[in-house]
Amino acid sequence: MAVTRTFSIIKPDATRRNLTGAVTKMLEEAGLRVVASKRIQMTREQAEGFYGVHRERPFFNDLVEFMISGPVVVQVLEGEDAVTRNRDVMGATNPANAEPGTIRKELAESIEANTVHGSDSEENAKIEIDFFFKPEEIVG
Ligand code: RTP
Ligand code: MG
Repeated sequence: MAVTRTFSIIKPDATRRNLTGAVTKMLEEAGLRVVASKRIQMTREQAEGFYGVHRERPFFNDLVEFMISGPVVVQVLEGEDAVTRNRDVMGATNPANAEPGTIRKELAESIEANTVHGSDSEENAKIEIDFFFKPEEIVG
């Protein structure tokens, strides 16, 4: 399996509870390497752009409000089959349905305040990495 990259966000519920280290530890223990990381306050425009595919979904406005409710940590993760590996350690979108040992089962508060985002395909990973990072900010 090839070494690839994915994009991750540690969401505001996690930064609020001082869990950025706990989340990163779980990502690293899953075999992912943090090759770029920065703590940012997302603007409304950034959040709406980032979640543009969900614009017509009923939860879109709440999701945008949540994502700008506090700082987030955006990261590029590298590892073998990084997209799938990250989705596996994140667990199901709704923490009630997530497997024990996953980030969302162990740490998430609700389907909205679910602690992490992770790209759902390599194609989207590239788009999402480019949305937040310049090439020189990523050091593999
Ligand atoms: P993510 O994109 O954040 O990694 O999560 P995901 O693929 O598991 O979930 P997705 O369907 O892409 O939804 C994006 C985010 O929207 C929020 N959401 N809220 N209230 C709801 O019914 C609802 N459904 C989704 C979650 O924060 C989810 O992570
Ligand atoms: Mg998604």
